[in-house]
Amino acid sequence: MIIMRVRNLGILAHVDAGKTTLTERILYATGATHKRGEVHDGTTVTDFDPQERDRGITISAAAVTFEWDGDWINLIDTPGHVDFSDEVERSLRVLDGAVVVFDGVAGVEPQSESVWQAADRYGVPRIAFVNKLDRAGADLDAVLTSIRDRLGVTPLAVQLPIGREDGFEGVIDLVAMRELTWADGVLRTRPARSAQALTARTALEEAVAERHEGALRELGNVSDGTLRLALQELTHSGGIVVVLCGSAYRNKGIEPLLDAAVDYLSRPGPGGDASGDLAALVFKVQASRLGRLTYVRIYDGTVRKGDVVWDARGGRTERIARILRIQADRYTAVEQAEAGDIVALTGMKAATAGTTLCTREHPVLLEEPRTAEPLVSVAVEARSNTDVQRLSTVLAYLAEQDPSLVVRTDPETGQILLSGLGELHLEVAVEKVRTDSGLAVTVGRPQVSYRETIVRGVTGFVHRHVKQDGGAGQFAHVVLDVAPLPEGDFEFESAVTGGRVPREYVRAVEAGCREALGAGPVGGHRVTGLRVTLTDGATHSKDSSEMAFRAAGRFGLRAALQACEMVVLEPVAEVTVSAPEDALGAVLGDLAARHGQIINSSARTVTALVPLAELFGYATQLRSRTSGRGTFTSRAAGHRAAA
Ligand SMILES: Nc1nc2c(ncn2[C@@H]2O[C@H](COP(=O)(O)OP(=O)(O)OP(=O)(O)O)[C@@H](O)[C@H]2O)c(=O)[nH]1
Ligand SMILES: [Mg+2]
Repeated sequence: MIIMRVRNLGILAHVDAGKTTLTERILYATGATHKRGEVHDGTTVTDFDPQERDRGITISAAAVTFEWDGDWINLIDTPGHVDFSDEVERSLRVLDGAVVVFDGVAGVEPQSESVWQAADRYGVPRIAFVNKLDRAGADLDAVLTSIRDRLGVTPLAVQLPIGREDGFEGVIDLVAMRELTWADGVLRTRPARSAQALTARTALEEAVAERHEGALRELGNVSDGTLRLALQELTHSGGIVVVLCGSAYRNKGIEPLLDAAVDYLSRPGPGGDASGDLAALVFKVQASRLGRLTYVRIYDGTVRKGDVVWDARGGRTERIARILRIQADRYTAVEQAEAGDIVALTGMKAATAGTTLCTREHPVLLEEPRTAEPLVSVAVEARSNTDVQRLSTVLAYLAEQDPSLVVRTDPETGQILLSGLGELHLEVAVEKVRTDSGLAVTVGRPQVSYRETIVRGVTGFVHRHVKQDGGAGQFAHVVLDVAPLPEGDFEFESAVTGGRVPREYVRAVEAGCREALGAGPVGGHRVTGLRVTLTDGATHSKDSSEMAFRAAGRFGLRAALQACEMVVLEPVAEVTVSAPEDALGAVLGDLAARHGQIINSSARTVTALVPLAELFGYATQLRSRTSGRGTFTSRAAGHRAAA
């Protein structure tokens, strides 16, 4: 059996769980850095952006490289705030494995649940690290329970903590059966012989044997090697997650976590079937002092400095000026990079996230990461008229770096509208425009992005697009059925028989229908959740064309939507508020006033579905309502009919 070593590792979690601190400690433990930076001092390697340093949160995913146990590993520290989840999504697309970090006090939080589901979608194997065991109230067992309950996966703890809270000293490694303690950053180990350790080892062996035949055969006396192999295989087959613990801040538990990442996230299996022809996926574009950097993960073949490569999606060539190994905001030039690696390229002109780079002789298209739909918009205006063009250019470059930002001009007011995933997302983007370009801009009030959908459709809707008054004519008849598609976005199918509408015209009708989705009949919002079926049509021997059928699709669907029963949808968020017991009544009342629908509440926390439009400024208002003692987190929870 060949073991494919993990090369590209990600760190995922809810905001503030300690991802950046953990990354910092990993760099220190592996000798990649010689000082330990802190998030609160603005001195970490991966939070290098000025706004990250000021705000104390990660905004964009940063890559670093280090060596551990003879392997070179690329590690991506991702942001936890929901507004930057597109960065996580694109990182997940290129990872071989991930460490999901949980706060030892808070357990599974909303955004950890979201990234867990996203990792499932991309099939990224993961292990868990329960962090902050030094904090008052930290409780590994409670976190294990919340992993089981909220993530629907069986946690297999391979460590037990030694000491609690402020007295947390280290861990018992239940695989190697050793006690590991850290004092003043120095690791000491000795055999683990306590009754508690032996009992926990037996329980671990039994839990593994229940799911793994090799371990079952040795039950009663499972060797360390068998246990390790079984845990590795189970990590990839799913249903369980290996759990480790520690305190990143206090530098405890880092080395065993790295060992576990290499042991369990490496993939057992047959050798690859690489052809040697280049296949690399662009997952990030970033402005830097070296110009435009294009981050790629190479899946097959080699990239060499000076190569001319083929962008299969765009149907164009790109030239690789330089290849850079990435250490957050520092770069080392290399001559070439091989399959399996993540590097940054300079010289690319138009490749954006989702572009596949390959050779013209062997074109391939790798699966693109998905992009989240923007939920919130603001109008952005240049203070001076002479800056209008420059503002557009700066915003367009920003949107290229962050596909979850969308820039468009309101056709009615001529204003530039910037849309993104939330208030903070837009605030950070505007701040970046100000600092990077020095432009003076004013920003309007945030607005949520509404959508329209179908409640009741129409069948047999006839639309004739005919212009035959001299010159080249246009002739296209279409008959459309429009039906609701509650869980989907848009589907189109043709049920036309007997070749009454040729295939290329059917495609043109579909393209026209897609154009009609841009503005719905109720309020001009984007239309989603519908299936359109072309049931019949007619052509004219001379005057029919793709253009005519495209127009028939566009204007036909627009008219059909007017005949449908429609409803406006608004984005909602799942909000979890924590506050002292005496303040919770006020919090509940306030959520109700914001049209929140309570889904869960306990003595100190409440979870509710709240329209996103009601959440603007909520952070400040919650603080004043609870005298600064309340905190909240939120995650996107889809759309529902607007009140
Ligand atoms: N007590 C304690 N605090 C920790 C630990 N790890 C991190 N912290 C603190 O928790 C806060 C958040 O840490 P970060 O490393 O920025 O968390 P993050 O997950 O990167 O946060 P985002 O990138 O914004 O999602 C900082 O104040 C850290 O010092 C830990 O093990 N123990
Ligand atoms: Mg961070």
